[in-house]
Amino acid sequence: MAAINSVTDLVVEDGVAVVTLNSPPVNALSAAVRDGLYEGFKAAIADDAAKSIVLICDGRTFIAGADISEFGGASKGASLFDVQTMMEDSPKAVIAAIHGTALGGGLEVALTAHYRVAVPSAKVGLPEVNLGLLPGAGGTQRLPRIVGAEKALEMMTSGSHVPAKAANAMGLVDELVEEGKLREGAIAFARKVVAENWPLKKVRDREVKADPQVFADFRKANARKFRGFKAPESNIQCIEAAVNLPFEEGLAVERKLFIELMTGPQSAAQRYVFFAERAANKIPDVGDDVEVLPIKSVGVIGAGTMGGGISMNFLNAGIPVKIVEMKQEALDRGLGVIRKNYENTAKKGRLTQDDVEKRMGLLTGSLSLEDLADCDLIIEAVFENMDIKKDVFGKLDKIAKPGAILASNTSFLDIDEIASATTRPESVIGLHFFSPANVMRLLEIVRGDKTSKPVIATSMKLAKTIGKVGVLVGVCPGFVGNRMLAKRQQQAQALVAEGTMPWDVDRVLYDFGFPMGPFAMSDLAGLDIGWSKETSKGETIRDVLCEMDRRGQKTGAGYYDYDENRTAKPSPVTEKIIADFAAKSGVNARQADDQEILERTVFPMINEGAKILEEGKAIRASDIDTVWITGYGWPVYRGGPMHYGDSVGLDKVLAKLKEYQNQHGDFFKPSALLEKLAAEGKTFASLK
Ligand code: 3H9
Repeated sequence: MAAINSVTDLVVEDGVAVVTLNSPPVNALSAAVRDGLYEGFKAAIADDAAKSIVLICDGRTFIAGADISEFGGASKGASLFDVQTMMEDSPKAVIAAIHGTALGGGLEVALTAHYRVAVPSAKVGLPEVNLGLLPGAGGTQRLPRIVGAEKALEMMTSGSHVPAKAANAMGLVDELVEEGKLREGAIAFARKVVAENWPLKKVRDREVKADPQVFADFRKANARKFRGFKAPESNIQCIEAAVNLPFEEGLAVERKLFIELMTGPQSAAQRYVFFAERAANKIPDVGDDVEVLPIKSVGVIGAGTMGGGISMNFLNAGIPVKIVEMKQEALDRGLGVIRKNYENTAKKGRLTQDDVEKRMGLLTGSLSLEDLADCDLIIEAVFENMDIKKDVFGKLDKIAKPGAILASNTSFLDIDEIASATTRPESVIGLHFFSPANVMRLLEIVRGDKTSKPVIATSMKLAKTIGKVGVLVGVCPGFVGNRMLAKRQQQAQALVAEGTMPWDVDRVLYDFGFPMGPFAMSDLAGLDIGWSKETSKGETIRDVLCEMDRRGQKTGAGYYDYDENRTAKPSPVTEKIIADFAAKSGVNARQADDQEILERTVFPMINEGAKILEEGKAIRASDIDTVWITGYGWPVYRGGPMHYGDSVGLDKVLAKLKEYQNQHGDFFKPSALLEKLAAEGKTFASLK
């Protein structure tokens, strides 16, 4: 075996040159990998003993794409196009042998091979859209030429990872080889290609046709999903180019649009988010050497919406759950809802009936906390009241086996106080799920003063096991997410109290990229959550609305009026209430403009994020962004509040906060950290 460079080997076996890449963790196309491929193929082509060439990777995967960490830097070494030309123009058949994932630039390399083989567990895809990009190495032109325009549209705008069997059916993979025998299978395939004199197939020479209506329909059907994002439309335009233009001209369109995306703010934000999610896993004082406790059974207290959703996560991961309620009726209702949720998923074809039964088979209900004695993890999801929570934890302390993790799903209460009700605060942690708990990706993991390192390490690992993004935060009211949300809500209310219409606040935040504005959200949830008729004194606009029985969508009116299809319309009634309110409180009613609405709702969040960092309640700014992206619908193409602050410029954020502080008081008082960073011309991202 000859080493080509630090990451590439070449060996000729049975007349087949095998070029092997080994560049952990994911064989991304770094400068060294591109150089190794270029030189490896060159040497294989020049070697008379080799009649064909196999490209294979060591480690857990085939090439997972371009090296994202190199983006934006000066390009070094062979270009990806040099490598692809060398492969495609090779006079000897080139076969890509795929295991793990062939993604992005990785699949684009494989598409310049003459043939592709894969093990059944492999997956292929062009996920660039999720980084705000499009495949920039010919993938937009080659993929449709194999799978057709419609499938290419689906694959490239979703970034989905297609399993090898489906890829084989689409013609993306020519042959499946036995699991665990990729190397032997690929070599045998290469020998067959030579022995049977198969042609050197170039994907670029194929043609793809599609009716223009296909594109129009696709755009229409996905308009909501793509709202605000630039990359999906650019991907679509490239596929149109593949259909309408010769290959080289299509490539030129791809190049132009790729560069536009790559140098734009959306892709910068989405690449930042990719690394932010992974950084959240790294806890400075909890290293890989910290013991991870086995979690083989979970207890959940409370079978309401939250407890049920939490339970489903573990059932989906194959972990048995015992769910405890106080009354048989509530328990039956809770178990029934879980079954109904699974049945609905099965109806949509996303689960088999067998899967439903398997999951339900892992679930047991009980009316007694004592039944949780053998659980490795117990999560409490009862009413948000400190006395009740302390009572539950006091009881659990006597029931749970030694070493069991005792978790609270509280969304704002003090975990240390809850832990004080036990004799084992080191076992207590916050596991804050977001509703719907079986869907939302965020898990805020709240570290108490005394929470032990193994309990933290286990919780972080568990988040991954159940498909969530775990973010470790400290104890403070509302933790990271709800603490910052409160600032936004407060200003949304203040703007309306000063005379701005709720639908204008909603429109500005919706256009910014949130799925829904705060008032539309209140109407959906019900304005009367936390409101009571007996104590209401008409002191807020919400009080007045509720007193008029405008309690949101469920009563046909709230901040908005609703028609029979639940379509929201600005309400003259609400408008009058707002005007009356302003008059009563002596405010000169005025409508804030869009810029003011955005700044007053979003900048205080950035400021609060800075305070959270100052107080050490989040490890890094990117963790705060991950909370907001995965738990609160912050638009991913704006990278989270802290990244957004950095991109606006912290000096500008600071200046505006000071301006609003002068007008509206100390709610807007800038944090010391923000003052410091702005003075030094630095960003939150610089605080590594
Ligand atoms: C592209 O190809 C553009 C071309 O079209 C244009 C060319 C001109 N680069 O996720 P994991 C790191 S765009 C650099 O935890 P898993 C990752 O940060 C690219 N680093 O593992 C992490 O590092 P650390 C298109 C990368 O097993 C470590 O690898 N491709 C890259 O859960 C392990 O990652 C994609 O978008 C990369 N491309 O999942 C694929 N990928 O340990 C992106 C990973 O220090 N990658 N790292 O935190 C993935 O989807 C997943 O990583 C993968 C493995 C499924 C591969």
